[in-house]
This record gives sequence, C-alpha cells and structure tokens, in this order.
Amino acid sequence: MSSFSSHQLSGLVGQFHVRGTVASVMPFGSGHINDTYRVQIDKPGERSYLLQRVNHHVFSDVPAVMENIRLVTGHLRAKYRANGDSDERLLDRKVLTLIPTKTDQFFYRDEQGNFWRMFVLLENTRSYDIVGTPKQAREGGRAFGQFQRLLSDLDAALIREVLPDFHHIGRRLDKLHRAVTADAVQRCRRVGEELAFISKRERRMHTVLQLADSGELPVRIIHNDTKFNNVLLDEEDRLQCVIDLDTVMPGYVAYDFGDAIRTIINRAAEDEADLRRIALNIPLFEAYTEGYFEEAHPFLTVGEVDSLMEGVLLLPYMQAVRFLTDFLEGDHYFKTHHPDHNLQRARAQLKLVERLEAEEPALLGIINRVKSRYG
Ligand code: GN1
Ligand code: MG
Repeated sequence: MSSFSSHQLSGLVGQFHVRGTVASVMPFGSGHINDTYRVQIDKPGERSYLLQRVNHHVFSDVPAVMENIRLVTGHLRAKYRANGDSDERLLDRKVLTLIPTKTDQFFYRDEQGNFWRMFVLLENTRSYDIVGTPKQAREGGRAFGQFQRLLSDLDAALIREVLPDFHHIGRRLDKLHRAVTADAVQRCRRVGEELAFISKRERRMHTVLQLADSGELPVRIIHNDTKFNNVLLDEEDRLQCVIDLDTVMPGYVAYDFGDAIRTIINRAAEDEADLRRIALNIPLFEAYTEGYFEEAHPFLTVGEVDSLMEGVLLLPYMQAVRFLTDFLEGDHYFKTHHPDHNLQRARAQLKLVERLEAEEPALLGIINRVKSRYG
C-alpha cells in the first residue's frame, strides 16, 4: 500500500461531506487492488467512514466506475424501498452509501492524480476470508442471488464495461501466452508444471463462452467479484450488505456462482502455501447453493442452471491464470506480500481446480437436488 501521512489522509477526508473532525484514519481490509482506510470521527454518535483510493492503473476510467456504482446502488435502494423498506438508516446497511464531496461529486481527484471516494462504514459487521459455517455460506448465497435478482431489471446497456473482457477466459489465456513468450522477468522456467496443467484444460474451460455464443445464456448485470469477503454479515451472521462494486458489469451468472464457490468451498486460504491443506468443504457448497437458489430461482433459466458447475471449475482456473500471468509479468497487478506470492496463489487455485474436478459428480448432484425443489 502506498503510504499517505495521517495529515494527508485527514485532509482528504475534509474534501467530503463529513461532520466533525477526524479522530483516526487506519488501513482496513484485505483487498488486492484498492487502498482502504477506516475513518473515525471525533464526535459522539457520528458514524464512521471508509476512505478508498481507487487503483487507477487497474481502472483506467474511474469516473465510469463511479457512475456504474451510482446507478447500481441507486437501483438497489429504489427496489428495497419499493419492497417496503422505508427507514433510510436501515437502507444504509443494505446498500453501499457513497458520501459526496463538498463539490457534490462522488470522487475527489488529488494533485497526484489519485482518485478517492468515501462510503458509510457499516458498524458491527464482519467479512470473512474463509467461511466457517453453513449459515455464513447460505447468507452468502442469498446475498449474491438477491443482488442479481434486484438488478435483473436494470438495463445492462447502462452499465459501462470498465474492465473489458474481465472474465473472458480466451482473452485471459491469450494474455498468459503473451507473458510466457515475453518472459519479461525470467520466471518462465519455474512454471512448466502449472502451464501444462492449464493447457490440458483449455478446451473445457471455454464451455461457458460456447454456451453464451450459442444463445443459451442471457447477459445479466453481475457482481464479478463474489469472493466471500465481499459480503458483510452482522454479529449473528445475518446478511447485511454486498460490497466492492467496482467490477459490477454485464456477464453470466455462472461467473458469480463460480467465484463465490472458489472462496467458500476451500478450507484453506486463497494463497495457501501448503497444498495438502486445500480441501473441499462440501456442506458449505450445499448451503451456498441453497441460499443462492432461494433468491435467484425466479429468474434463472434452465441454461443458466446448467452452466453453474462450469463456473465452479472455470473461476479458480481463471484466477490461477491471472495470478500466473501477473507473476510472469513481474507482479504489477495484484498487491503481493512476498516475491513468489502470485505463484503461490496460482498453485493454490490450480490445486483447488483439481479437487473440484474430483468431486464434480457430487457437486452436480447437489445443484440438481436444490434445483428440483423449485420445480
Ligand atoms: C481482486 O480487490 P479484490 O481483492 O476484492 C480482483 C478480483 C480477484 C480477486 C482475487 C478488479 O479483488 O478480480 O478475483 O482480487 N479484482 C480486480 O482475490 O481485478
Ligand atoms: Mg474486490
């Protein structure tokens, strides 16, 4: 994380509509892309905030990102209101709330060209990097199912594709192959096994794209970053809010399902170094699937349901391709905490693919069982 002095950070907070003076600004969360700080206000009863520097090397059009978020949060709020939620303080717990700047914009651009934004921080909420209980997993499934359902009537053409081809496996593989050819930091010789594993599965991993090309999958507005720590739960593990909306873009529901399962079903961390610890927690898969169908069954098509298992295999595979590409290019994209971090992450994700392949019939059986409850 780039370092900013507390004086600079307090000055940045002062650009936004916040009452009271700043008591503290502390680094917050475990995201790989943006820098996040928790802002405490020195005034009894005043709420706290999240200040974020949006990574403009990843998001080259930050105003478009912010416009997407404004549209999406506005639509979600309107839907909750239409469903009878009238208390605005409670709505602030269901939908991310942006704080405008004093010049009424949703981001502030500093002299160095950094983009900053501010959200209301939800008190007494938690997010988890690793899921512990079926209840948490079920709430995660409800969270993303509800998110997709409430956005299913927002015109996808209004949402800008701020990261083009974000989950297009063909483009991701092309980029990997280019990184292999360039071998910019001479790391290629270390990844022979990983490349062989990836290449063996290339064909199958195109299935979602093929289904989409043949018209089986509707384009929907999806979250595109459904790792479990992007769901906030309260102290009793009840769903509060879906966060991290930078990547909300048109896509296929299999991507969101697969990316969520990637973090939920894995008993170990995304970057676990000891590959023996990568093991599946199938009851959590079942709970997530139940929660997801509970919310999503009204809109899911038969084709979409049939694509979910493909997403489950594809997303950890694609994540490994992305981590490996970044490793070969010299670690420019994801924040890393040690020199081989991206390689370690890629290996962990490929091991997860292997474990998922071994349990494919069991996982498919669960999806079919849950689906059959909805006729
Ligand atoms: C990044 O920002 P964060 O950590 O939630 C990445 C996701 C990856 C994820 C892997 C914009 O998400 O796509 O799945 O890391 N976000 C972007 O942990 O690339
Ligand atoms: Mg994120």
